[in-house]
Amino acid sequence: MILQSFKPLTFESEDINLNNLHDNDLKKIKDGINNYQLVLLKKQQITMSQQISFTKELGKIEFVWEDKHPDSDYIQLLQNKLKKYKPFKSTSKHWHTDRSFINPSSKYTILYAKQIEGNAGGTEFCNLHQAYMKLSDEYKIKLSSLNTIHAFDYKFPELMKKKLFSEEKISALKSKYPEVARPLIKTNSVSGTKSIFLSELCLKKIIELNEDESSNLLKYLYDFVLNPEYRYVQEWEEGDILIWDNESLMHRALNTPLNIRREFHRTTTMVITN
Ligand SMILES: O=C(O)CCC(=O)C(=O)O
Ligand SMILES: [Fe+2]
Repeated sequence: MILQSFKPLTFESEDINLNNLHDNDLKKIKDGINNYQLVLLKKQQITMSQQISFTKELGKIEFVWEDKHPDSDYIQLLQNKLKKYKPFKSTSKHWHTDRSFINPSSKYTILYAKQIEGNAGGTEFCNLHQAYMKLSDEYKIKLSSLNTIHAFDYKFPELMKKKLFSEEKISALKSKYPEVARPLIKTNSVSGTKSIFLSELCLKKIIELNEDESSNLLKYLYDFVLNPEYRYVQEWEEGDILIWDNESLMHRALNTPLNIRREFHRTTTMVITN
């Protein structure tokens, strides 16, 4: 199979309009996520309840754990103008997959650029599935015997401390979110494809290796997956809806300018395994 360079499967609003979604459209979106890991819908204009219904069509919707929209427990509000400083934002600047430190982790993230004035910055993606496919057979086998620890208690506490979160709050979150073990090579719960499941924000170590071996192998793997061939930058335009598969991609927020309005609505579904 020849892998194309990484970019989202894109639908214009004439092709798919979430205000008037046909059964076949949903199939196109689901097939698109399975085959491309990233689907972009252009020039959409939807209400919060439409976003929630659409998310429920894709899977089991998650409750928001931070920056909740005042009118919904399912919608996360990402905004940056004339708002009080958003302390958690800095965590998104590190390569991550959503909620990998919690079980179940997030499956699909649906991010809707509801309002943008000016250049809203970008979100960068790295295709961990395409990178896996380029490993040698020998390496695929070797890596598939390894497991990893994903933890809140890795980068989060240090980043939160910088933003003046109290020790009490941080230690409460540490107890709330104990470490979770995950295979290094993840089998996608829907498509069955495999990915090198990494996260600079949450992946603390490889269980079977000593500290040096673990950090050396992780360094090698980050260099390997962060090859430009597997990367894509989403330059946001108002009305964009991006749907990504956290089991196959990692992502990070690029420099989001603080002086322009950028209001995004975000929903997620959870990974369901049998
Ligand atoms: O703000 C961004 O560009 C991305 C934030 C993020 O990591 C997310 O929505 O999961
Ligand atoms: Fe994220």
